[in-house]
Amino acid sequence: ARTGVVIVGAGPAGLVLGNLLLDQGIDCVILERRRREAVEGRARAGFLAAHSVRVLAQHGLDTGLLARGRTHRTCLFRSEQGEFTLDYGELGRGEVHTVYPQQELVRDLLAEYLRRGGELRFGAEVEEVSEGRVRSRDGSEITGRYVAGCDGHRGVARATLAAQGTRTARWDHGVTWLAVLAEAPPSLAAVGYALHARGFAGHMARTATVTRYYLQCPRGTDPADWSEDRIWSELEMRLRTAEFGALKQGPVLEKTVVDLRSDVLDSPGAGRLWLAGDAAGLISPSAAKGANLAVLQAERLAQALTLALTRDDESGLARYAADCLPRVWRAHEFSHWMSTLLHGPTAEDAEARYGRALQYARLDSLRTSRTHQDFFAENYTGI
Ligand code: RFL
Repeated sequence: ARTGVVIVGAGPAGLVLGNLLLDQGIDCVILERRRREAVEGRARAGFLAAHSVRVLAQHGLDTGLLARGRTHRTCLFRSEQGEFTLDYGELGRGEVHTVYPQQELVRDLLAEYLRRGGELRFGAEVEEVSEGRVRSRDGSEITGRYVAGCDGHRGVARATLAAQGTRTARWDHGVTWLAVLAEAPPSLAAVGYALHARGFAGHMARTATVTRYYLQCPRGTDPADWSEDRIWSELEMRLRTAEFGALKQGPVLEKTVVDLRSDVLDSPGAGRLWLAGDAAGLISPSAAKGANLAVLQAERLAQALTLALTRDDESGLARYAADCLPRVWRAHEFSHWMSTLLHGPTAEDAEARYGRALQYARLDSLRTSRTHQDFFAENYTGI
């Protein structure tokens, strides 16, 4: 018998989609190329928007999040002009973030999917998708009425659509981050963004004992060149701890290099293949939107696929792009704005001086204008 939906990829997008489809009694199979421990151990995102939390709650997927997630409502900016804090929970729509590490969310979603009777095959690397037929590396094949490509931005699903002529809009922010995960308690009560002549530095809480830090670094940087000492001294300098107090240091658990790039597929699917999450578009991590867009798209795709499979009505699928793209583009616009706020040009010529002056004018506007702060808060927490 043909499966209702074959889902490729067990990241946030694939697992939310799988759970929502099971809720509607639709049979699905998830194929994931990696082993379970690898999927459950990959630390990436941490900031969930209010919309994501609502979706998870509506479908009974928020038990871990309620027990261990923490509410975050403030962020602060540091620069040579000092420090200011925005209590964004009191601004804009009054929405807040829930900080909950992505790997814990993935673990919860996975356990719930299996508990609800879902089928998931680990170590199943998909090589080809065509007309509902999905072929894995070991030669096995499975056919679904629909295939959901939730296999991330380097996946087979997007390559398949691209080969069929779907175009991509793409932007390279020209910036690279060293993303550091430290076994150290957060040093600030808020998310911290530091603008510095040496480059941006960021501080984001993850749990009571783990903190994520970001350091802007040159493109092509080898993480091996960043010793723990170098990481901490650079963070101390850029976060201006001589002025504002030392960081709580601890062993570095992980350091990876992320080039800030964004892209959006013109159309996230056609026929029997539909995409959600990073597969449908990659967003630079500057405003922490990626996992949240994945949840949004999985929710919308689940609705459209349910209509198609239970009522033989493909109008939801026809509307899927129009349903998601305006919100996806709003997230990209804000993320791009955030990137221009956090990263100034580093050269010393007249153009670079102009660019840096604009960066500080932007920061000053955010510090002093209530209207700008409301706009920031609405977009920072919104999806
Ligand atoms: P994922 O998480 O990449 O999952 C895709 C899954 O598909 C599997 N796969 C395949 N399986 C079978 N066959 C194949 N051929 C396959 N190819 C791939 C992969 O093994 C994997 O399990 O995509 P998904 O589900 O779309 O989720 C997207 C999010 O993971 C991503 O957008 C976020 O992590 C982005 N992001 C953040 N987003 C937020 O909303 N808030 C944050 O605070 C935040 N911080 C971040 C981030 C991303 C980061 N990096 C590493 C770019 C911080 C960082 C450092």
